[in-house]
Amino acid sequence: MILFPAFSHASRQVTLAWDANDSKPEGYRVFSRQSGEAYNYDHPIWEGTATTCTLIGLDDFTDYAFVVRAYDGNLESADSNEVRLPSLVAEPEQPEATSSQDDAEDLFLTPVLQTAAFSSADSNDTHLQTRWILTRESDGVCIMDLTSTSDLTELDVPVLMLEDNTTYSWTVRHTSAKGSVSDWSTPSRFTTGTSALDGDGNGIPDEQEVETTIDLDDNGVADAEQEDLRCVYVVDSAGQVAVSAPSGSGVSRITAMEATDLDTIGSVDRMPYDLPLGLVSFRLELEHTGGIARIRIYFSDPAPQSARWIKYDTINGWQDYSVHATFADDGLFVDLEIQDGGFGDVDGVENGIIIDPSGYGIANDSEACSLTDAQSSSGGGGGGCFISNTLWAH
Ligand SMILES: [Ca+2]
Ligand SMILES: [Ca+2]
Ligand SMILES: [Ca+2]
Repeated sequence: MILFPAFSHASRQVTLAWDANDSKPEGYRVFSRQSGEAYNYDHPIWEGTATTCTLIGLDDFTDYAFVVRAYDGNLESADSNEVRLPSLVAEPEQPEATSSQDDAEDLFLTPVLQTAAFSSADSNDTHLQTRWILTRESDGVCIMDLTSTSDLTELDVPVLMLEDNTTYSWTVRHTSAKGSVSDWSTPSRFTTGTSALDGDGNGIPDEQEVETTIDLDDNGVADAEQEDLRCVYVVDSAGQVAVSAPSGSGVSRITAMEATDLDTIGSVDRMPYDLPLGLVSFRLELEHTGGIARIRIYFSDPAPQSARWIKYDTINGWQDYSVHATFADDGLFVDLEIQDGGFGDVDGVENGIIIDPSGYGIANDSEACSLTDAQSSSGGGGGGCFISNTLWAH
């Protein structure tokens, strides 16, 4: 017996048809199951003498399968071939930006972007991930393109992603666990203000700038006066860290650098590493979009043998980046490779800009793994034990 999937989808009903048995039986029975379940042969969903039936009232978002059997008295045939009626796919509702700073002026440089909760006509579907895109309005350059499975309705824009006095627009879309994708939200926009921390506008917070006596790269030129190097005092320490991007590094300009105040990191008390010189963030403009920056970071205090190169940002949390880092034997510098839109670049997009927050860290022997359960308190922060880049893809 051959069962034909003569589906008609109007208001989720299905018409099945099958060829008649050679010797006319007493009748036919149709059985259904949902995906993952077995047939219950005690309960046909249809029984009759016709060789076609129409089943109504089926759920839009359930997978069904059907077989038919002929019967005569107590005798019942084997199953026909099975035909399937796949679930309809519900597109999640278009997300809506709900950030309080929508259309704001003079905005802080690390705003929090927020959207309404995931919503779908399919009540069995759930929110898998959100893609966040932020664009500089003056030239349409995409500044950030992140897809996150943890920052679903709220995203802390990482430090140094945004510049002073610049208008940005941003949009999001939701992807469901069943793989359907919403429309993009209506773009929302805001304008950043002037940073009070960098009065002279050289890209370094004024209180972190170093005197002309500092020469971490030992080239006889004051670091504060070098074009291809930026140097800062780290917060709460007499130490300094410098980023060097000489010609041949793939970098055309270091546009900003700042040391992070570790107290501003929500999960700081559960940091898996000691960070003797804290974390520094920098923004590089590259010679080629999508290129690799080969830079050197100098330290006033040498990194010990056991040091790892550690990154932290609000999207990915703590990451060990040592695979792209080579420490000097004396521990006074580390060579790093970072790819625009690839490894090590927080903005997630090939746009000629690299944003990197990192520092050397020494594992504190305990608790590296106790963070996972508590990290969510940091408001959209990543955190957890060394989540790698697999948390988000782009
Ligand atoms: Ca400054
Ligand atoms: Ca120097
Ligand atoms: Ca980039």
